[in-house]
Formats: sequence, C-alpha cells, structure tokens
Amino acid sequence: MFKFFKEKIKDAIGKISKKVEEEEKVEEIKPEEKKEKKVIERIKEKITTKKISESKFDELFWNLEVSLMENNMAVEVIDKIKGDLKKEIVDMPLKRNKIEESLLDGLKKSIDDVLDLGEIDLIKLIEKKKPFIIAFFGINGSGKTTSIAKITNLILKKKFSCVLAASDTFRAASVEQLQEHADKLKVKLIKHDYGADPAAVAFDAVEHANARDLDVVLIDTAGRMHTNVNLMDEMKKIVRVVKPDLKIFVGEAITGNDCVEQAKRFNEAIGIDGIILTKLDIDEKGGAAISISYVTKKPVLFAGTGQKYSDLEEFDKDKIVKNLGL
Ligand SMILES: Nc1nc2c(ncn2[C@@H]2O[C@H](COP(=O)(O)OP(=O)(O)OP(=O)(O)O)[C@@H](O)[C@H]2O)c(=O)[nH]1
Ligand SMILES: [Mg+2]
Repeated sequence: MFKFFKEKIKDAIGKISKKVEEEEKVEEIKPEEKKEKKVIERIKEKITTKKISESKFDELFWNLEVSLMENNMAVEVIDKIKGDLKKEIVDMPLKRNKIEESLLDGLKKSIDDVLDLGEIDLIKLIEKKKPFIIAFFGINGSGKTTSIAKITNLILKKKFSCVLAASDTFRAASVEQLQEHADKLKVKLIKHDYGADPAAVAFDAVEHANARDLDVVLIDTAGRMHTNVNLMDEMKKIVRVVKPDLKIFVGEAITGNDCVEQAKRFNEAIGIDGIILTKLDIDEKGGAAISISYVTKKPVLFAGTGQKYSDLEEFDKDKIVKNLGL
C-alpha cells in the first residue's frame, strides 16, 4: 500500500543538488571580508559550503514540485514542503556534496511533521466505552459498506460483539448488500424500510446494543456529495441523534485531490475523527494519504487494499516515509 514514484522524487532532488553544485565553485570574497581576522576560515567556508538564494530555490524547487504532484500530493502539502525546505536550506551554509542529503532530510522532516497527528488505537477505544459507536461517511461508492464489513471482521476477531445499522435507506439494494455481510459475519443488522429516517435506524441500533450489552455499533450511511445540502443536513442529524464516538470519513485514494477536497468538506460539516482510504490496491500513488492528513489534520486509521475482508491494513506512517525512499 501507499506506493510512490520515489525514483521521481529522488531524481528531482538529485537534479536540484547537481544544479547547485554546478554553480561557480568559489564565490568571490568581498574586500571588506578580507579585513576580517578569520579570513582563512571564511575562505574555507566559501569553498566547502554553498548557499542557495531564495530566488534560486524557487527556480530549482519546480523539479520537485512536479514529482510531488505526480505522486498525488495536494497543492497545500506541496506549499508546506516548499516552506519547510526553504527554512532549512535557503541562505544556510550547505556542505558541498551534502546538498542532496540536506534536501532529502528536509523533505523527510516535513512529511514526518504532516503525519504526526497522534494515533487512534481503535481496539483500545472500544475497550473504554460500551457501546462504542462508529459512523462511516463519504461520497457514493467510496467503499463505506465494504469497509464496515472489514472493520466488523476485525472487531469480531478481537472477540468484541457488534451490531450494524443500515442507515443508508436511500440507495437501492443498499440494505440487502449490508444484510449479506451481516449474514456472512453472523452479526445482527438493524434496518428499516427504504426512505426511513437514517438517524432513527442508527438510534435503534444503539438501543439494541444497550439492551444486549453489545460492544460496538457500526453505522452505514448513504453516499453523499458534499455539495448536496439536504444530504449533508441529514448526515448532521445522524451525528446529533446518536453522537458517534468515532466519525470516519471513507475516501477513495484513486480520486486523489478530489478525495482531499471531500474530506475537507465533510470535516467542516461534522468534524471527522479519522479516515479510511480505500482502493489502495488500484492506486499507485500514496500522496493522497499525506494530503488528506495535512488538510484535515486527522489521521488515516486504515487502508483498504482489496475486496476481501482481510484486505484492510493498519496505517503505518513510518512505512509511508520509507516508501518515499526517505
Ligand atoms: N479494489 C478495491 N475495491 C474496493 C475497496 N473497497 C471497496 N471496494 C469496492 O468498491 C465498490 C463500492 O464499495 P461499497 O462498499 O459498496 O461503497 P459505498 O461507499 O458503500 O457505496 P454507496 O453505498 O453506493 O455510497 C465495491 O465494488 C467494492 O467491492 C478496496 O479497498 N479495493
Ligand atoms: Mg454503501
């Protein structure tokens, strides 16, 4: 999961450092500097170190900018990386032959910083509150229902009990789809008729969990575009009525910047707690994970890597940085 065109990033950084190295080797020593006592040290520094001006940096950063874009990174993240690298590099004495290293180091630090959002340990959270209510939101077809089945499978393996709520009362066959998963996983599904109030279904599922002393409630919701005001209001109502302990945004990694924009809007509407990125088995570029975390400041909990229940991977930030070749 979270693959990157790391060669492209390395290439871009290599190109930048080569260009800097190629610049005139020895810079002119200004006459006033000759008067300085430590003139020898000064000359030595000029020979062994190199400084990049801001305008030079802007010109050279373009190479890296393109490769980051090719890796599905959002403009906001690229700007942040640029700002961070600038602080580390512009007008700083950089050791010759170490420029590439400095750039890679700066990039690593910047991405580490984006992904440093604290971890959400789902199992620990479930142990702390009963019933633990998780609601899943996202646009149409992003993988909400499939992710719920995968999480249910994971929770059952950890010996917790759960109930599902068919709060997608909108899309044709959505209830049957979830019922199929519930049957396979042998868990109860709370459902109403199509067209019923999704918040009422979710509420009933929570009541059911309370009555049966179940550990977790997982709420499936209809796919909605963030531009649809009525459906966004309906989502807010579900949140108001059942007060989920965890509101998860489910987004497709393959949609890249669109997915980042959606996460931002859903976060503005209901304040999401975490993210599941799906279809990472199809997408080759892991930049969406970095971008979505940066824009929402919320962590990615899991990655969907296929259609089977076991195709769910816990998000590992160190793996991302490693996959970037940093
Ligand atoms: N390859 C792959 N396919 C996935 C993944 N997650 C979900 N899918 C597929 O994506 C399609 C849509 O998944 P659903 O779970 O129905 O998506 P949804 O968000 O519930 O869709 P709506 O309820 O219609 O909004 C299905 O064909 C799933 O099998 C994944 O991680 N990888
Ligand atoms: Mg669904």
